[in-house]
Amino acid sequence: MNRKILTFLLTACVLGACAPQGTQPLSPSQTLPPQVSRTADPTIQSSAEPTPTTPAIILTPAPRVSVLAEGLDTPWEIVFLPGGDLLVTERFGRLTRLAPDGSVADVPGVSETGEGGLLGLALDPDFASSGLLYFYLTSDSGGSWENRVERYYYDGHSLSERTVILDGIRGAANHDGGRLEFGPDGYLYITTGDAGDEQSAQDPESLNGKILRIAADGSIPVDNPFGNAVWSLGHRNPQGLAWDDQGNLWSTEHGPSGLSSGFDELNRIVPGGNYGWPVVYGDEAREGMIAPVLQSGADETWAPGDLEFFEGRLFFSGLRGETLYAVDLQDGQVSRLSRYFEGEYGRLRALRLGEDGLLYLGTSNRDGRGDPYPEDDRILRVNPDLL
Ligand SMILES: [Ca+2]
Ligand SMILES: [Ca+2]
Repeated sequence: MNRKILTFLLTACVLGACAPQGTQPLSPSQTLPPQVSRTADPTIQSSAEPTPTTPAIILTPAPRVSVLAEGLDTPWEIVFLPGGDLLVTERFGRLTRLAPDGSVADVPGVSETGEGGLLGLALDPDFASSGLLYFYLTSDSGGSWENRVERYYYDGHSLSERTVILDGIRGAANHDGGRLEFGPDGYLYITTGDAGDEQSAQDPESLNGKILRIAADGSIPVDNPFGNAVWSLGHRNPQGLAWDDQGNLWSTEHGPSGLSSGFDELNRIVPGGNYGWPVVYGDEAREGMIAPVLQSGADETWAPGDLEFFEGRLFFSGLRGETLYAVDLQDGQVSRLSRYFEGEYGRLRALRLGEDGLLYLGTSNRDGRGDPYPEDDRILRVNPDLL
């Protein structure tokens, strides 16, 4: 039990998540607000001896998997608020706070269509003082689909002060990208899909089929490789972003769905890099194009959702793969691919590493392609030390 887990559990108890013990009936209906499960760990027991000034606390290690919340509808991203509550985007257009007194806020202008809707979420690096957060969302823009990055002020319950940070990303029923992450350099990184126009991925003037990098106010960093928001190109539908402990940026990407399956990619992203789509995919090589560090081959489909780095491993969720994958990194190279929970929880998408060292993993069985359990969608807590 490390100090971070101790801190988190104490915080959770202050918020009431530890008590009472026992089972609380949880609604199977997705129309009701999601429930924070009280059947999950954390267990904190006070000493039998009354010690008014220094109570003894006994902590049990987090189990391999526990359910934190259920009754959600297609959670797309998870972030932690200062203090430990979780914010979740649900794709149909709702921002949900997972806390004992959980509140929800509708995000205006969202059109859920196919893979589009309310997707990525990132807190401003100065969120604790600014209260600003960023969404990536799909909207009906006069009869055609558009993806945008929008910023809001969030007071802990409701949203205000809407500001468009970046627009003009073409949307479609499929291939909308949608991940937002602030990098260690303080800039906002954005994954976009080709929206069905494959050639756009090779056009450095198009915002589609790219990984983008902008400042928090939407301005273009002076060291961007093409003088616009484009950071890397030749992507089909990337949806995972994470940095390793060496500062390398990694991204997961969906391979060609026109084939029976396969050719999903894990890429190490360099500025200005061309990752090949639609000219090459899989291990095909072409001068000036960068092959993936790892790809699933023709016979396996990951359909990777989200990506996180933790203690030398890149974890990513699988939608069609219905698996949590882990890639061991050594000197920037892949040494092993491991698979966990194959088929056990259905489609897996949102993934976030908590400060407690646990992985928070969202199912995506209500996204129109799954076979939902009554409790879906759920947020699972996974202890990576027990994988
Ligand atoms: Ca590629
Ligand atoms: Ca994430």
